[in-house]
Amino acid sequence: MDGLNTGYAALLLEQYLDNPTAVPAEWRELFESAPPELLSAQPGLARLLEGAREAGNGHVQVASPEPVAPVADHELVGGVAAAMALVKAFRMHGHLAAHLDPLGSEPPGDPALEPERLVPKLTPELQARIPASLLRLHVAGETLAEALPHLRETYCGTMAYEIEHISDHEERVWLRQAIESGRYRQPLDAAERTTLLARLARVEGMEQYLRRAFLGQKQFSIEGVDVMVPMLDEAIELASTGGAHEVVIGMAHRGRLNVLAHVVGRPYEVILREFEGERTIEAVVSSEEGGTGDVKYHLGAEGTRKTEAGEITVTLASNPSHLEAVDPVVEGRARAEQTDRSTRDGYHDPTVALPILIHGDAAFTGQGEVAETLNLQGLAGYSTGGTLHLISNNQVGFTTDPEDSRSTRYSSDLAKGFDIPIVHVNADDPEAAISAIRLANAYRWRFGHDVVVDLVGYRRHGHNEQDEPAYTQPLLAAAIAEHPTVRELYAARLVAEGVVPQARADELVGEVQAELKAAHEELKRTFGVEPEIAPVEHRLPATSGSIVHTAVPADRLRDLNDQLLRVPEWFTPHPKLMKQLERRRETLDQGGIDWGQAEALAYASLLVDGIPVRLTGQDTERGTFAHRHAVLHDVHTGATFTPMQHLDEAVASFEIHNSPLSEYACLGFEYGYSAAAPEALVLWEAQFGDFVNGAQIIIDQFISAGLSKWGETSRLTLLLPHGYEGNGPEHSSARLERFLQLAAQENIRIVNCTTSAQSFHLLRRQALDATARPLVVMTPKGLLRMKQASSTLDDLAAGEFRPLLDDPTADRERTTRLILCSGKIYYDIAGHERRGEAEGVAVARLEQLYPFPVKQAAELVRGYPNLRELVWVQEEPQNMGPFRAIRHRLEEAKPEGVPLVYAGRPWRASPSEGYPTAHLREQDRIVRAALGI
Ligand SMILES: Cc1ncc(C[n+]2csc(CCOP(=O)(O)OP(=O)(O)O)c2C)c(N)n1
Repeated sequence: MDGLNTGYAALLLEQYLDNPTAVPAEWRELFESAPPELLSAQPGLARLLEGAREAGNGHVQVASPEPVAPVADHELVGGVAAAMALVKAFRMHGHLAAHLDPLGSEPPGDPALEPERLVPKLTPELQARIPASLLRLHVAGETLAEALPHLRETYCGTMAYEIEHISDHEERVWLRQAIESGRYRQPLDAAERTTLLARLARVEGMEQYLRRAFLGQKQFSIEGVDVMVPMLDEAIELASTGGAHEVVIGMAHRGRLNVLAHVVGRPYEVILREFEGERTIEAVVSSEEGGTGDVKYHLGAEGTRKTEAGEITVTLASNPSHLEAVDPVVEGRARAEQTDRSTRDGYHDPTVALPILIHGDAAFTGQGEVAETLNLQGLAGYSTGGTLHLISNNQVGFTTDPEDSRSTRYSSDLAKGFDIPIVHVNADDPEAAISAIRLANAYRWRFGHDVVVDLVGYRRHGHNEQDEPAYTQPLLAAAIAEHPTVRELYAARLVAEGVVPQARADELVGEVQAELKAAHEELKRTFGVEPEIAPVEHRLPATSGSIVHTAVPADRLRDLNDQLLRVPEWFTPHPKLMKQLERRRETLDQGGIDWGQAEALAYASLLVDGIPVRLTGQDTERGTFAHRHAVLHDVHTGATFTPMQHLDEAVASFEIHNSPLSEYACLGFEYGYSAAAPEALVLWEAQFGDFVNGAQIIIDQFISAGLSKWGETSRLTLLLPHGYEGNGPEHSSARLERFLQLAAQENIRIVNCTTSAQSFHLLRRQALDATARPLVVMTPKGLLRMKQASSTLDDLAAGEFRPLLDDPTADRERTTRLILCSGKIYYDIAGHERRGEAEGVAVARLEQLYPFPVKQAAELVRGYPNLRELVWVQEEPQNMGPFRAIRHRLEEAKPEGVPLVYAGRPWRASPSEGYPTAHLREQDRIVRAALGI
């Protein structure tokens, strides 16, 4: 056992734990055979070697691989182990000693980073004897002594890294190599540096001009993280080089005007006009549509930029004040851009578009939406090939200090839980900031995962331009007031290094100011004249009310039905399930087409017409109520087969994905997707409609108000299981009343169908109607398979969606009481055991709740000449459900003198009973009250 010692073995063990294949096979065998506790500590390792020696285990006596520390030198061997620990400490904890704060606060440091504190002490002499090659370093230097300054500079300078939490070994090794080799930190050349300075001058100049010209107006100045703009420039340039056609950016208020002007290319003139109080989005939201418009720092924009590799589209998504709400929307947009939906198979190519999300430091940690969005990155149905996250970290949230804002050290810590590498960079080192983007970009292209750049800066002014920061952060405000701007610092550096003459540096500032001043003066001269804004490409339809053919010839439906029941020879579906599905053949002749079948035929018929379909939601592949089974599973192999993706004549893609357990991010994603894919039918299904309020911000801020604020709409379709079936307060109501409250100016459609044919025509109409609008469907549960709610082939092969269904059995002359209801309660009424006792009662169904079918309702009522009462019946409490929103419509529709009667649950704080028997009693009471029995 000559030559064997624990120091050397420890070194090999370290390498083995890092990468088992990196050590000689005999050592690997030894480590693999050892009980884990022996591998966890130095004494254990000694015992392991002792054991091997006693067993005469010759195979560990291999000659130590090159290069080997002189083993006789006990101190040196110990030193190597300590050096390994030191290297590891720099990689893991170097960020604690990094100089990330432009305001110069001292980093906390960490004892593990101090060579003198290790055992044995890594004295300069010892350091000089430890070969760097043993330490697997990528920084320059032959020995630890030579390498150490580089290590410190790399990990503890104005950049810092957190990568060691990443579970993928290849990624860790790649990142270490990329970071330590400095591959992405090559010095900028003189031209690049001059451009960077000019860019910073432009960023600063614009903010200064606006502040002076529009005293006290909110601009949410970027100053303190100015370098964000050149960082975005760089990211766009690199994306273009990598083949992207589009960069989709999501960001909040901070620095947005600057990004709009300098990154997206919105003309100064337009921004100045907005500061003068003018509306500049007339092209998108016309006054006839009653658009409210939005404040200037929420508006989205699209621009085309020239890059070395050609032109690229830069899109800044419109977003609400609600911080981080736009995150999943941007992801959905990017995914839509990346997807070719024009073939049956569909094709997702993440290189086509780069999503960039810019976060505030307080919002990144505080808003749960961020976690939900990060969780989408690796999912097949949601991935965008990696998002570049930029935390615009100004070390304060409004007036709240980080200590009160988060329990973690860094704003970015959340990202660690998602295996995301984090690069921190000091915002006063613009060149480092650029290299952070280069590294992030390289990582994304290499691994297709998200990456976070935490840009640590400060906020030169208050939260907005009306705030006095010294009231709440007096010391910080004082320090910032003394601190030169990043442009000043960088100019001084370039002047000192002889890159730019002082005069030129000064000129740069003047140029921007002059440009803005000229634009402003020109604007004032032409004030009142409509601006020449290139019409924004928007998705408002040119026509509305056009006829939509939703019926599909019976032969085609038969053919599609057959194809949907086809599985390949190699595939064995569950026999019981297949038997169930096989019944879908008989229904074509015998009737009984249920919801699942009608839905499948609707999608299939759209696919052959070239309309792509994307359907996602929790457990959507099977369907919460097991009515869909769009994805089949082989009982022997577990392989899946989706018949809808194998239709012979399909000329569009069908995407279906079980979603993660999120409502907020998932609905936001589909909103973004649908807005960017106006030709597609994009549907999101809730597990139960009750859970949709987890996504309330997306509904309030985007789906219902987007058209009015930003001229943004889509065909997004929400399938929300709704109906009172005795399953308690959280499995009954999709909060229909909320959607009705949000409905105005025909911004959305709200429907509750009672037959599968109605659902079929509705889905097709939603996809084919020239007018795109979001659709909210209260979908059924019990009705999914209910015989009475099923339809015939003729029902699908003819007709259309009808917003109102009259009572086909009513005796019009003798009817004195007209019941109007919506949804499942219709069957409770029509099928009530005592229905026969209620004479002179007709029951009609309101299928479309919004837009309310005013004309049809009036006609329907007129069809009953001897009416004495109009009864509105609903399952929901009186303060919920449709009643309060449609009451005035019912009042308008009924003849004068005929009272409007309400039958339903009384005012309630909770939507439904928790006890099945109480539920049954209440349903029965409502139906009897409606029928008057
Ligand atoms: C969901 C939500 N809650 C509260 C606010 C109000 N608000 C606007 S900005 C802000 C502070 C944001 O701080 P940070 O994320 O650090 O961004 P900064 O303004 O510092 O760039 C708050 C609380 C909001 N816009 N959205």
